[in-house]
Amino acid sequence: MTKMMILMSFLLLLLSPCVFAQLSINFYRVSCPNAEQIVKQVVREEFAKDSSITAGLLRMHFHDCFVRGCDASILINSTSSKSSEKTAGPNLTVRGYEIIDEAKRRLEAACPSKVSCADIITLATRDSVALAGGPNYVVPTGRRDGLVSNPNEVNLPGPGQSVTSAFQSFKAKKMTLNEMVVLLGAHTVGFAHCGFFSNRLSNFQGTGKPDPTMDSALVTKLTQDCASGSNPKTFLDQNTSNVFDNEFYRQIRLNRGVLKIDQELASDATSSGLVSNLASNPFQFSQSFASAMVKMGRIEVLVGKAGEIRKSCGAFNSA
Ligand code: HEM
Ligand SMILES: *[C@@H]1O[C@H](CO)[C@@H](O)[C@H](O)[C@H]1NC(C)=O
Ligand SMILES: *[C@@H]1O[C@H](CO)[C@@H](O)[C@H](O)[C@H]1NC(C)=O
Ligand SMILES: CC(=O)N[C@H]1CO[C@H](CO)[C@@H](O)[C@@H]1O
Repeated sequence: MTKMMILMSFLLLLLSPCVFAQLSINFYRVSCPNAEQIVKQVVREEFAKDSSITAGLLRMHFHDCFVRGCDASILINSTSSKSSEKTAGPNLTVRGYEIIDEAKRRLEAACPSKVSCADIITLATRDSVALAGGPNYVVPTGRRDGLVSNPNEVNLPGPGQSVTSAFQSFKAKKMTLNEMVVLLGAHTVGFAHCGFFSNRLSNFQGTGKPDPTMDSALVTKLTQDCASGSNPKTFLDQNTSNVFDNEFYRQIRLNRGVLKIDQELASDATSSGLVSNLASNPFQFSQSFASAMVKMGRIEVLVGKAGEIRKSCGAFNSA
């Protein structure tokens, strides 16, 4: 009898993710024990070919979570009859889709219809951050994939917004101002295309001059970067561009932020104190970034029986 009860509670514990319908650490330990390893292996292989995938995945995760929650709605391809989130303006340059597709292909081979695309984005992002030199954090899983992807719902903050105004978008997702400042530290890796900041380089707000808050050597450098190629871009962190470190905060304190919002973090009264702490304390940045990512990964998630587990991340199962 007691043995039976112990067995029963053990079974309940195993099944608890389904019973309580919430995210949990290692959600796939029974349904797909190697899930996290499989994702990690794909990310390792891709990172070895191109270490800038960390930036692509981080931005994908952010855009996914801020539109309808972390439900992989960003991955849905448009069809001839229906356009998806991918076709909305800010999506434009989101990258890394093929990494998610490859992980999905291997996961479907190992354990069909078990691991959600939303969890693949979350895990792949976590793994790529660690490979780039950032924290290696534990992140709960159990997300389900959404059934809607609508370009009209894409309402992300823009790079020309003030800190206060951008914070409204984060507040709406129950994220704090400090968490926003910490998450923007993701701009320690990756690129910005010139269209997102070229208004700062000349005739800023009709003054006939560059943005006075940008270091003049940087104005010259970015003007050069933006004069070459067909779709010019430059690094968001102009010093340690591919390394996930706290150098971003040091750069903006030197007036070397590329995006206006990044630069404003260093001067706005609500964020400058934290920026100064993060600039001098890499460990604090690492720790705070990990917790803010875990929290972002919980935004409006679908769990239990909601949504579905897509067979292919670019299409709804019903398609
Ligand atoms: C106020 C909030 C934010 C604004 C206005 C913003 C804006 C931008 C813009 C305009 C770009 C350049 C995109 C391009 O030219 O391709 C960019 C890139 C990027 N953003 Fe943000 N961002 C914000 C928050 C975040 C957050 C929360 C994360 C992740 C935690 C993030 C991660 C990235 C990364 C890694 C890149 C580089 C992408 C690449 O190299 O492909 N951003 N962001
Ligand atoms: C670049 O980053 C390194 C490491 O944080 C720092 O020592 C150096 O002063 C930085 N250089 C510039 C030009 O900001
Ligand atoms: C979605 O589109 C991408 C590229 O446009 C393609 O590689 C992928 O196979 C598509 N996925 C589906 C499920 O149609
Ligand atoms: C990958 C993708 O679908 N990109 C689209 C992003 O949005 C722009 C502008 O709406 C489209 O032109 C792109 O095709």
